[in-house]
Amino acid sequence: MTTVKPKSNQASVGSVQCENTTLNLLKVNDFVARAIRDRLPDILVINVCSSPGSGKTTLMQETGKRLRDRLNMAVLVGDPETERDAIRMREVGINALQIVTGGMCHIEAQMIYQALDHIDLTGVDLLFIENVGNLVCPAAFDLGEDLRVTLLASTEGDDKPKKYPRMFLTSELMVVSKADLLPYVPFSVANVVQDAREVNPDIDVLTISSLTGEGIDAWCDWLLTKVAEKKGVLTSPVA
Ligand SMILES: Nc1nc2c(ncn2[C@@H]2O[C@H](COP(=O)(O)OP(=O)(O)OP(=O)(O)O)[C@@H](O)[C@H]2O)c(=O)[nH]1
Ligand SMILES: [Mg+2]
Repeated sequence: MTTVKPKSNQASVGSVQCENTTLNLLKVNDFVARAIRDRLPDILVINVCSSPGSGKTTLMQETGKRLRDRLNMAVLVGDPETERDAIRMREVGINALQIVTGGMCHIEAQMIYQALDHIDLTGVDLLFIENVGNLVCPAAFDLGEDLRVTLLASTEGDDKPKKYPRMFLTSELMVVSKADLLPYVPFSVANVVQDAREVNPDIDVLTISSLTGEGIDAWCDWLLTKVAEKKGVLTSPVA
C-alpha cells in the first residue's frame, strides 16, 4: 500500500516551523483525513483550491459537460454562505452537495466526513471538493484528497506562488485560468511557472480558459489519467 503524505504542516524549504497551538488541531484533522481515504478507496478525490472567483465552479461545470459520458462525477462544494455553486453543478447534471461553512474560510476534514453521509457516491469515479475561495487557510487542511489542484487566474497577478507558498507547495497541479484575458493583463505565464516550481519543483502546470475552451482537453486528459491511475487501469485520451 502506498503511504500518502499528509498535506498539513509542510513547511517550505528553508523556513522555520514555529510552535503553534493550531498544530494539535491539524493532527485531529489529519486523523479524520485518513478515515476519509479509508472510506473512498476507489474514488479519485480532488481538492480544488483558489482565491475567490478564479473560476473553480466554471471549470468543474465545463468538465462535467465534457466528461459526463466517460466519468461518473460528484462534487462537494464549500462556501461561507449560499447553495449557489452546488445549484450550478446540478444544472449541468452533476450530483453536488453544498457545504455551508457558516463563515469559515476553509473546509476541514470532519465537514467532508459528515457530508459523505449525505451524498450518494455509488458508482462515482471522481469526487471534486471545491474549497472555499482562499489561498491561505485551505492549504493547511488535508481533506483526505488524492490530489490538490490550485487555480490562479490571469487577473490575480503572477506573484502569488511566492506569496502564498504553502498552497502551491501542497498542490500537485497549478491551473493558470482565464487564459483568454492574458492579452489584456500584465501576467507572465513563464514567470508564474518559474516561481511555482521554485516553491514546488514537482508541480504540474496547465493553462486553460473555460470561456474559449483553451487547454480544457489537456485538463480532461490529466483527470482521466489520474482516475485510471487510482483504479489501476489504462484509458484513452479525450481528444
Ligand atoms: N474571462 C473568463 N472568465 C471566467 C473564466 N472562468 C470563469 N470566469 C468568470 O469568473 C467569475 C467567477 O467564476 P467562478 O467559476 O464562480 O469562480 P469560483 O472560483 O468558483 O468562485 P468562488 O466559488 O466564489 O470562489 C464568473 O463571472 C465566471 O464567469 C474564464 O476562463 N475566462
Ligand atoms: Mg465556486
